[in-house]
Amino acid sequence: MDSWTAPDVPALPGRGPVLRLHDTASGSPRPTVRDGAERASMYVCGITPYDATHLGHAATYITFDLVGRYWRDQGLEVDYAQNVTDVDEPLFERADRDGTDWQVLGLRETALFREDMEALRVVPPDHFVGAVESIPLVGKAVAQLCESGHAYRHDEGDIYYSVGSNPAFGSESNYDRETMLRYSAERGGDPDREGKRDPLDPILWNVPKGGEPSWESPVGRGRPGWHIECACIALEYLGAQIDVQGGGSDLIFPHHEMSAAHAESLTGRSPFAATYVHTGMIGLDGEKMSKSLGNLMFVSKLRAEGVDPAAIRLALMAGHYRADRQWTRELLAEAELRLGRWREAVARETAIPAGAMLNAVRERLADDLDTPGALAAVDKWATQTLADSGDDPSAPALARDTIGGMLGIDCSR
Ligand code: 5CA
Ligand code: ZN
Repeated sequence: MDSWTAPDVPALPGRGPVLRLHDTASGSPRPTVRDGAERASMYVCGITPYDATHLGHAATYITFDLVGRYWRDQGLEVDYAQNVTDVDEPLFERADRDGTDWQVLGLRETALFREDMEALRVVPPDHFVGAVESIPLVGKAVAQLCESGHAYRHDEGDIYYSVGSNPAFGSESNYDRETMLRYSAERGGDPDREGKRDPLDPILWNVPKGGEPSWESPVGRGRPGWHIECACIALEYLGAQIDVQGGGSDLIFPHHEMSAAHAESLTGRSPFAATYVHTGMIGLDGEKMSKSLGNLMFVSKLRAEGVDPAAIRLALMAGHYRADRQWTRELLAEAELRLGRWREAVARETAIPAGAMLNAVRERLADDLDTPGALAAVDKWATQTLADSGDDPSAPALARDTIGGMLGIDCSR
């Protein structure tokens, strides 16, 4: 599907160290690209478009935007795919409640997501792919998994993936079985359904029920399960093994464990991703921001209030991406002040030299995206410039390009 317009990303002199990110599977930081690689690939789990983009979604996409920006700054060719889960139960339920069509709802919320991402200066993915348009891929993949013995048909017609058929199953999350069972029940699985080989087995293909939409496929009429959608899109657009698989920490299990397992069973290659990267949860009023709790703050609502999207972005980058953290009005107010100081410094005719700041920003980002450290480096430059002016006429432009290119914050106005 159409993505959104890319922001300007200025080229910068020199190059920083290799980007290292914390890998969920090994529990430690890892270089995100191999020595000598010219290309880096990333798959990030996209929205389920039944409501507007909230600040938790925004924080997650800004995090992976920083990864893509860093890789490009390294001279790498970036191949980035993101899905849109535009067919799933939440869409049917919301559309029913509001008396609209689930497809109209999905299109409307996806359009709003594009606007929000553009306002936040998120570089669009190279492949922005809907679940509905991927149904032919899923149908073929499910048939292949059935033939190779990785999948089986339930008595009532639905098709399940057999977790026991993949020896690598469990190595992404490393959770014990009890934790897996709990998360499976909480996050869309059906561990209590009778007739499965293993309670953890996830659904690959749903046979039509009630008035739900369904499509023809090599395994009969139905609609795809959730995890197989992401596995198929990643394999189709990025290849058998990718550098980074990303999303929020709510997707560690079952979603990423299962999509990795599906991909591995389809390709015979393991691991699916070299590094599994997960963002912390943004909360509001002391709880994780989530549609089910209803404690949401939408990007579009703040924009409509006249809040500068650059301040929203800066507020979300003020904490480390892996930390669960709370959104507050104070956080936004601090970001607005900080943005004002940065813009004032960048608007000077001359400033203190900005090369050390560029090096420090790169070095901090390369260390598991230490955005608080990177922001502190810009603060230091801006504070010194505002205090002593500095006499380097090329420094304001280099600072503007560093802040705009590496951090995605527009200081030119
Ligand atoms: N469509 C699926 C992924 S295939 C999905 O999880 N959609 S979502 O709309 O619920 O979430 C979109 C992305 O935002 C996911 O990567 C999810 O992990 C992340 N996310 C959801 N809530 C939060 C939150 N409160 N804080 C940070 N990230 C979040
Ligand atoms: Zn996904």
